[in-house]
Amino acid sequence: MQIGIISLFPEIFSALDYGVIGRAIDEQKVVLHYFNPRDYSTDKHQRVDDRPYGGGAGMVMQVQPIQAAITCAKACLPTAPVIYLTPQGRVLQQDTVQLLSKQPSLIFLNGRYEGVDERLIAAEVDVECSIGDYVLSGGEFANLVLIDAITRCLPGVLGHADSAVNDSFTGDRLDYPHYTRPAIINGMPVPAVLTSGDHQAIARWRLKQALGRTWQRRPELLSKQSLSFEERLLLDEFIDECEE
Ligand code: 4H7
Repeated sequence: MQIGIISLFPEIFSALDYGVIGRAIDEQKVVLHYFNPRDYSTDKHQRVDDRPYGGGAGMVMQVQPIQAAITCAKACLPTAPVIYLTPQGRVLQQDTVQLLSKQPSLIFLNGRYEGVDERLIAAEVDVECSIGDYVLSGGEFANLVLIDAITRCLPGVLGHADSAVNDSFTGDRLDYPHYTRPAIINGMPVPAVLTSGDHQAIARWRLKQALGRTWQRRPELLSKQSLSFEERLLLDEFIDECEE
């Protein structure tokens, strides 16, 4: 996948150079192209912001440098949709992340100051996305989150061990609890089933924990109709054990 990044602070994206995402970049499964609006400013001091019409605190990103940067990004990635990270955007869920990961190319616009001039959004932006209902100082950290989530979905990025299929949180269910050695920590033993060697019992226990924890912590994720007969049975067992 080819990703164009329009940002005043491209250095922030070096945070992607680690772990599984870092390897995907090394192997060119994802290729990042940077376009810094400051490099495109025709202002003699390379300014990229200006005072808001109507007054008030804060500055607004100017259209000219961003539009020039987007034009360059589009010349490099002609079919890529332009995505603007903003608290006003549609809140991202895993299904949208999966859809985005199927695109051959994407262009991300990262806002600073109070954001970009609304007319630039009208002219150049295809989708406005938010990563959740909280406020950040710039779009870059939201963009990092989104690039990480998208890259994990690309074929060959995750090994068998933590394959995306195996990923416990696919958007509709929480993960089961994990344990490693030693067998006893602070007087707390590992659940006996996990050391039993009975792989079927372990799979059932994990499914039951995943369903039970989702029921306890995120009940809105559980639509009981879509549970299989076995899943329904395991969740009922979990609920019964809670009430004891
Ligand atoms: C565009 C417009 C995304 C981008 C305004 C970006 C949260 C998210 C930003 C702003 C973001 C998200 C400018 C609004 C600074 C807040 C203090 C960058 N915040 N900002 N203001 N939830 N901030 O995805």
